[in-house]
Formats: sequence, C-alpha cells, structure tokens
Amino acid sequence: MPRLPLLRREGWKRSICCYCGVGCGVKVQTRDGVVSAVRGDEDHPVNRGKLCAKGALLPDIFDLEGRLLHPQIRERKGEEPRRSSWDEAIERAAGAIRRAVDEHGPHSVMLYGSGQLVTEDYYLFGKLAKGFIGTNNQDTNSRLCMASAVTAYNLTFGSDAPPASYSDIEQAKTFLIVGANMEACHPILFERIRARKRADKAGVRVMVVDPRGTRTSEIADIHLALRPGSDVALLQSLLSEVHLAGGLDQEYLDNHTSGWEEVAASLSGWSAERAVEETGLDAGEILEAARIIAHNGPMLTFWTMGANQSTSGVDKNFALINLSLATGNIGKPGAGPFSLTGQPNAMGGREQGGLATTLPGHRLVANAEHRAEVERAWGIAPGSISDQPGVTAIEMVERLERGEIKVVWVAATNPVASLPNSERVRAAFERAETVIVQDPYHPTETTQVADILLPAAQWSERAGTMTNSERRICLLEQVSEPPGEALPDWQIIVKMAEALGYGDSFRYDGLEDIFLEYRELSRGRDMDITGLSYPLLAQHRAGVQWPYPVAARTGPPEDNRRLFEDGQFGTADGRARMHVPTWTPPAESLDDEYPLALITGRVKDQWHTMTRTGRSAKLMKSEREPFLEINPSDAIGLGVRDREPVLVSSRRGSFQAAARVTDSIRAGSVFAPFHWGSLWADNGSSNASASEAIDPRSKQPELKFAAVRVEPLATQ
Ligand SMILES: Nc1nc2c(c(=O)[nH]1)N[C@H]1C(S)=C(S)[C@@H](COP(=O)(O)OP(=O)(O)OC[C@H]3O[C@@H](n4cnc5c(=O)[nH]c(N)nc54)[C@H](O)[C@@H]3O)O[C@H]1N2
Ligand SMILES: Nc1nc2c(c(=O)[nH]1)N[C@H]1C(S)=C(S)[C@@H](COP(=O)(O)OP(=O)(O)OC[C@H]3O[C@@H](n4cnc5c(=O)[nH]c(N)nc54)[C@H](O)[C@@H]3O)O[C@H]1N2
Ligand code: SF4
Ligand SMILES: [Mo]
Repeated sequence: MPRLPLLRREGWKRSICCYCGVGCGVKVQTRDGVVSAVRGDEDHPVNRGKLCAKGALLPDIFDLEGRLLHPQIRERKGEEPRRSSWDEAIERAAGAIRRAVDEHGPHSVMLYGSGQLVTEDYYLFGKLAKGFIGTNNQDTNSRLCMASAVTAYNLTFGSDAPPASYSDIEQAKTFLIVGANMEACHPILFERIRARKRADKAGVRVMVVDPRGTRTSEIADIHLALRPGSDVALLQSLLSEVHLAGGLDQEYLDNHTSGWEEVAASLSGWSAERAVEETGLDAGEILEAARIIAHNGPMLTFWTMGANQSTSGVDKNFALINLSLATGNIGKPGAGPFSLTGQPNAMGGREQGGLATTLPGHRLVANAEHRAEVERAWGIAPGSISDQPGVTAIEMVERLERGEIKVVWVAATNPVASLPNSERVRAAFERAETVIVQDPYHPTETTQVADILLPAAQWSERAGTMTNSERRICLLEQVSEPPGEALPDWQIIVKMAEALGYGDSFRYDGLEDIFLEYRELSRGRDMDITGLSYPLLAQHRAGVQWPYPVAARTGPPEDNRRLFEDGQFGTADGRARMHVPTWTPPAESLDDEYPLALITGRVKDQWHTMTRTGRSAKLMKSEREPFLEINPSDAIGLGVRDREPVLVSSRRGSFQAAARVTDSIRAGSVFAPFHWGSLWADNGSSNASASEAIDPRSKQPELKFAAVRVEPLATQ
C-alpha cells in the first residue's frame, strides 16, 4: 500500500474499465467532477498498468453533447419528446406497466437489460420483474452473447462456472482459440498470450479457428480457417484424431465424467478426411492440430462469439468442453475450457439471474425449489414467481409484433441497433404501447423510438460491483458526478418499484444493502460469496474471485483459483456430464441469389453501437466507416473493387459498406462490423441483414451467418 497517499494527493481513484470482460484496473482523475484522465492500474493483477485504446480514451466519452440530462416524454409516436420531471416520467412509466398488467396480465410487460449494468442493478431489475410484477420476461443482451455457453456449462458441469483463471495463461503450453478475435476484443488478455508465446517460442503452440485471418491468427502456429458454422464438424474430427493419436486421458474420463461412451460412439464417423467436406480445411492441418492437442501439454481453450452466436451454439460449446474433458485439460494448471465474457459484467448478470430462465444465485426458473427459496428471501407468497420461462431477446420482437407485449423497459442496451433484422426490430418497438428506455445518451437508435426516456448515470458516475471473465468481483466506486438529473440505474428501478406500490420491498439505505441481500442468496450455492463485503472489496481493489464463502475468510483472499481441481462437479453424481454434439449447418442456406455468407463482428477501437466510442475522435480515426471484407476471388467475379462502395443484401434487408478486398477472409464469406447503426451510417447497418434464427436450446441468434448478395455500387 505504499502508493496510496501519493494516489490521494494526485486525486487518482481506482476503478475498472467499463468496456470488455477482461476487467482491467484503471486509475481515474477528475477535474470539476468530470473524468479528465484514465491510466492503467499498475497494481491490478489483470492488466498490470496496461490498457487498450478504448480504456485509455475513456475521458473522451464525457462530453455533455449527446447526454440525456433530464427525463423526457414523447406524447405521440414520431413526435419530438419534451422535458419532464422525474416524478412525471416515473408515474407515466409505472402507470403504463400497471395498466398492462391489469388489462393483459403480467406477461404483457418485458424488461430488457444488459451485461453493462452493475450486479446490484441487475439484481433489482430481476427482483422487480420476477418477484413483483410477476413475469419472467426479464432478459438481457447476454442472450446475444453468452447464452450458448451458459446452457452448455450448466448441462455439463451442473453449474454456470468457467473453470480457469487468467493466470493459467502463463502456465499453458497449448492455446486453442475458437471464434474469438482476442487481439481486438480482449486485447489485454491477448497481450498475455502473446507474451507467453514469445517467452517460449519452441514450446508454446497457438491454434486459431476462425474463417477470417485477424491479428489474433497472426500469432497462430495453425490457423484453421474453416467454413463459417462448421465448428462442430471440425471439433468432432479433432477429438476423434486426438483419440487415435493417443491423447485421451482415460483415467480422467473413467473417474470424473459420464456420457463418454455416447460421445465416443458419436466420433466413429469423424476423421480429418471426413471433416474436409464440411469445413473446407485440409486434412493435414486438422491432423497437425490433433497431434498438438494430444501431445504438447496443458491446453487452454478460449472461445467467444464465433462459437456462441450460432444455431448450433450449444453443440459447439459441448464439443469444446468435451475436448477439454477427454484430454484431462480441466482443473489443473494451464488448462481449461474458458468461455470469455464480452461485457464488463456479463458474469455478474449470470450470477444474479439476469436471464429469462434464471434466478439469483445461479438458480433456475424451471426449478420449483429454487423458486421457493427466492420467494422466501423476497418475502413474497409461495407461487409468486411464475414457473414459465420468460420471453428471450429475439422472441421479444415477435411478441411485440403480435401485440402480446405491451410495455417494454430497456436498460443499458440499444436493441434497435444491436438485434438482427433491425428494421423489423424498429417496427416492432414502434408497435409497443409504451417503450421505456434508460440510457446516459440521446439519441440512440432505441431512444428514438422511446415513449419515456430516463437519464442514467454511467460508469464513473455510479458505484457497484462487476464480475469479469475469470469470476473476479470488483467494487467500483463513484468517482465523478452524474450530469443534469441523471441517476444511477438502481435508483431508477427503486423509484419505479415505489410507484408500482412495492416500495416496502425495495427500501435500501444504499447500494451495499442490495449487495448484502443478494449475497445471502448465494449461500451454499456454487458461487457462494457470503465471505465478501464492501469493506473487504474496498480493501482488495484487485477484486476477489468467486466462490468466496464465509468459511474462506481466514486470511487474505486466495487469488487465481481454479474450479474443479478435485474432479467434482455440480451434477447429481458429481461427474461432468458429456453431451453428444450434433453437427448441423447454419440455418440459412446459400443459393444463386444469396451466394455469400455474411459474418458480423467487431473492430478493436469501437464498442458495440458506438454511443460512447463513437464520441472519441481518436478512436474514430482507426476505422472511419463501415466496411466489408471480401476475398479477391469473389470480388473479381462481382466486379467489386477495393475501397469502392458495395451494396450487401440479405433476404431481410440491406446496407452499404466500403469494400476491403483481402485474402484474409476465406472465399465464399464476407465480414462486416456491426458497430455502425442507423445513426452512424447513412446507408443501413449490417444488422439490417443479419439473421434472427436462434439456437433451439440457448435461444441465441446466429449473428455469424446470413446468406447475402454483394453488388458494386455505381461510382462516378
Ligand atoms: N473492441 C471491442 N471489443 C469488444 C467488444 C466490442 O464491441 N469492441 N464487445 C465485447 C463483447 S460484448 C463481446 S461478446 C466480445 C466478442 O468478441 P469476439 O467474439 O472475439 O468478437 P467478434 O468479432 O464478434 O467475433 C469473433 C470472431 O468469430 C469469427 N467467426 C465468425 N463465424 C465463425 C464460425 O462459424 N466459427 C468460428 N470458429 N469463428 C467464427 C469471426 O470471423 C470473428 O473474427 O468482445 C468484447 N470486446
Ligand atoms: N450483427 C451483430 N449484432 C450483434 C453482435 C454481433 O456480433 N453481430 N453482438 C451481440 C452482442 S455479443 C452484444 S453483447 C450486443 C451489444 O449490444 P448493445 O447492448 O445494444 O450495445 P451497446 O452499444 O453496448 O449498448 C449499451 C447501451 O447502454 C448505454 N449505457 C452505457 N452505460 C450505461 C449505464 O450505466 N446505464 C444505462 N442505463 N445505460 C448505459 C449505452 O449508451 C448504450 O446505449 O450486440 C449484439 N449484436
Ligand atoms: S482490454 Fe477491455 S477492460 Fe482492458 S482496457 Fe481494453 S476494453 Fe478496457
Ligand atoms: Mo457480447
């Protein structure tokens, strides 16, 4: 602690970056109550002082231009909203919810949140929906993000528990990175992998599975540029070849898993040769990757959206987890199947029941005992929590269209820009009786269709806890003042609860009170945090990983812990339950009219729908406009030339982008970032074309595959 006095004198306060799930520690300086400088925190174990440009340029997002400073009400759809008082806006919003519940029942209301809320907000949002309004229609943008991983972890481990820690990077010999562009999307973690590779060039092997070449695949010994959507075929054939190469850990399989016989049987048809047809890869590359997995030493597997955002997302996750289990790469140093979270608090939302199918403390809506436990904690009558799973993000659009959802309340997400088939989404929101949106900014594509706009405080202007990808819970202090009349999300939710008549159950002295309430709901669960407290988190700025039960509170919190080291899982028999992954191609097929596969994703210097990063001139400099990566062999046939504009059309909608003719993307596929929504691009967003087909189990949409046609646009 020798640094503390110095920090205070300089006015530096500690926080966590509000962008990606890496969870870098930052030091923040303010001037006149506004963030003026941000630096990496040298004492934080995640980043040791490093930051990517998005984190370092956080001061750029505090310009008041574009901030929503006061509540607003739009009296009639399509008109400009007018300023209102908090009381009027909340009364109007609560009145709409009350009316919908009275006239159409509780399921005519939907709350849609985000992995960018702090856990305290998330918990209250769920408590209000599930416990008091009486509907499980509370979902989150994590449905577009983590849902496939949550489903597969739950079904395999009996709990939603990513087993490894970041420190395993420094102990791993083998890295398998699937559908993740970590250099752009988890930059500081990627730096740790790169450093590991540099430190042991001969020993460390990196494999990247991605239809595109990226800066991530540049460090790979093997880049498996498979056909989009074909991961299950690749992973099944890899496991089959690993088996043949003698790479199985039979002892682990015998002692700690169930279902291996069925999985082994499912491999019989799969080989490197067999996968060539589905994946478009060379058999030799697959064999080489299998040899590395079998013999090179501890393997960490990282994956994100290339695996999850798929109609076979859960199967891809099963196949990834099976590969780790079958090779004994779990619960030991340098090993583990590690699904990275995207948003800063996606993990906190998972812990506290942010999905339409979950309840606080990793509980499930479908489980009667779980519902009863939560009802007791909330002091509500047995049977108050509905046994019906709620409506998920994509399903919400259909329910709005059919007029079944009358009121939708959105917080910390921008669905009109981030959901696929965005023109349909906009029309669906316009059909709702009442759209309530809680955001620091206006306009966003979603506040444009809001009837009631509630100004939210953001990041440094509010406090709360967040959990990063490695289950590390950190306390963020408020370091600056919210502008205008903006309020922290939890206070807005409490106001609404009071106006709905539930004030008695939402009486909190402050954030810590909320924390203490949900902490109690973790008692005895896999993510038990009964040993944690605000003072403890304030003392351990670097955060504490869960689980942290009260019994663990004997000394300083142990760091870099790994789950399942004893080979015991949360399933009924204590064994990891292996599931057979089924290979199915993407939902939409290519044909003469729509012959190319559109992949959508991210660039390093933008964050999602650009409400914040779009305000930084420096960040905007690296990519100024929407683009489309296309392979030269496709470009030539279509008459598409580098840097010239193209029109991309799917069966749903179209957008324009500047062509980027490059070998780095495989022929037959094209890639566009989804950041530029209708407020940022004059000629449509890639989400106008993206597909809303969903995985039947996780309900996660296939944002990584849409059949499209590309045409050059005439230029003078
Ligand atoms: N700079 C930046 N960083 C971010 C974010 C951001 O907006 N900007 N968002 C955060 C969030 S919420 C998330 S979820 C993460 C997402 O992080 P990532 O998942 O790494 O990002 P994406 O660009 O969506 O997709 C990753 C890769 O998947 C590949 N891919 C597409 N289809 C397939 C397939 O069928 N199989 C395989 N194996 N790969 C495929 C794409 O080519 C792409 O390179 O990033 C987080 N970090
Ligand atoms: N085509 C395509 N679409 C995608 C994806 C893809 O790969 N391809 N990825 C999907 C994924 S993984 C994700 S996670 C989503 C992300 O999609 P969104 O969540 O819609 O994207 P953001 O731009 O992060 O939206 C966050 C909103 O919350 C506001 N906000 C920021 N801080 C706060 C706060 O403290 N309180 C409140 N109330 N509001 C706040 C911001 O201003 C912004 O309007 O996009 C999904 N959509
Ligand atoms: S890596 Fe992620 S958490 Fe770290 S500074 Fe960059 S955006 Fe922020
Ligand atoms: Mo995400």
